[in-house]
Amino acid sequence: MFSYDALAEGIMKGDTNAIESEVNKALNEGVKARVILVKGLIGGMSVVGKRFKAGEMFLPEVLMSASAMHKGLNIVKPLLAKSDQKTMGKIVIGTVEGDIHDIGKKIVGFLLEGNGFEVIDLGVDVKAEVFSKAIEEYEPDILCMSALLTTTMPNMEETIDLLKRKELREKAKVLVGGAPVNDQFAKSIGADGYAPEAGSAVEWVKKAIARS
Ligand code: B1M
Repeated sequence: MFSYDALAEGIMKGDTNAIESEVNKALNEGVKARVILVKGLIGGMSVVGKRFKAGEMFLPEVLMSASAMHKGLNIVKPLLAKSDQKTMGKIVIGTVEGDIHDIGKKIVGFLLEGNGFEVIDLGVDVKAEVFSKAIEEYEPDILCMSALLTTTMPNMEETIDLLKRKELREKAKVLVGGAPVNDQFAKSIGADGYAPEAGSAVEWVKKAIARS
């Protein structure tokens, strides 16, 4: 039988086979993809974060956990994205320059897709110039930026400043997020909003689009 403990253990050990088997078991037992994602996969990854911080896990092990996480994400993604709604709006998303953390950003993107939004994911280590070109090319309703490092958070402000200089700032609303980001920081850099986790990012985007 599927268990959340086994799923979390698979993430911690970076055991991709165990993740594949546990996620499939959960799906066969009727557990919803979103519940597997939030309770199982994100739950396991948060334990990895705590252990890494406490010096109980090291970078190579964290990398293995990240691969196992991606394995799980790839299985649940098509199920999260099963939405028959028409596109609710267009989103450009990316992790800012200098930052290669992509798990949280992907989850935000997947949940947005699952809620009927068209998502253009620019990937990681995205320069301000690339975000700004994407605004011109795709004309999204919302620009979503993620940062996981205190050292890369300023690149969100750099992007917003570039958008202002290119007179593109009013073309899309800007939402920022990621573990070190908070509401106060978002306001200070001139972003339109901040979301602490993926679910609230989706709610913020829905409200922002409804208002515009
Ligand atoms: Co890195 N890392 N890492 N790491 N890593 C952190 C972020 C860190 C907090 C660990 C620690 O020391 N405690 C620390 C940052 C410290 C700081 O700046 N304050 C850190 C460091 C220092 C580093 C390196 C510098 C380590 C080194 O090389 N010495 C290095 C930097 C590389 C770089 O980016 N240039 C590095 C590397 C890596 C790996 C490559 C090994 C790997 C990333 C693999 C990958 O993403 N493909 C990794 C990982 C996995 C982590 C931790 C352990 C876990 C991150 C994660 O995936 N969490 C992390 C510790 C932690 O966060 N506690 C850590 C799970 C994910 C679901 O959560 O990403 O927070 P999260 O996303 C959430 C919310 O934040 C939010 O929604 C998501 C889902 O609910 N969210 C948004 C995210 N983006 C959003 C955008 C939104 C809205 C919400 O709107 C647009």
